[in-house]
Amino acid sequence: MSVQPQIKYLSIFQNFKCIPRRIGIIKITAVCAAEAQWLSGRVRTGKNGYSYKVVRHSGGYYNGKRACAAIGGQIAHTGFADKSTYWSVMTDFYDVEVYIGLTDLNREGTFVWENGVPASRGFTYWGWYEPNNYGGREDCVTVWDDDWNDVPCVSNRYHTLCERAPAS
Ligand code: MFU
Ligand code: CA
Repeated sequence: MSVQPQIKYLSIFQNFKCIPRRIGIIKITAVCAAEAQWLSGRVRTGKNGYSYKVVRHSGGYYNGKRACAAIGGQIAHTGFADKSTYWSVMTDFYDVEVYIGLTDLNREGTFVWENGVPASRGFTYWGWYEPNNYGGREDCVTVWDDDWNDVPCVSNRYHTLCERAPAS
């Protein structure tokens, strides 16, 4: 199957808030289930139309990315380029420390967003003395309250903030 029809169905489901119905293609059911999961629970939409949701999981950053994909999103990054979206969204997730899609896994000390854009090119909100690569093993980033901190990528302490682009 080509990619195009799936994108079309996805936007249909977004428009109809994914009213479950049989179309006869298994993929469609999966998209519908992901849509329902995204909409359930606490979702916050920023001024730029990107929406945000926390997934709770163990095992660190890579599990977080998988958990975001499983509910039809991706780890938070693109929408955070917009400072006002960042502030409006994060105030609603103050109770949990979450990974975001920012790492220096490729080159120590150079933090790059999931989409390849270096953090130094835009809005950042590092905590006091962060990033510090504490213990020489902190290549991922979490947000708690609103400060950014580099932390280990493998840890059971943190959950993940997922993001979804505006429905087109
Ligand atoms: C700070 C943070 C580290 C870690 C440590 C316990 O370093 O930068 O990421 O959380 O505290 C002193
Ligand atoms: Ca740190």
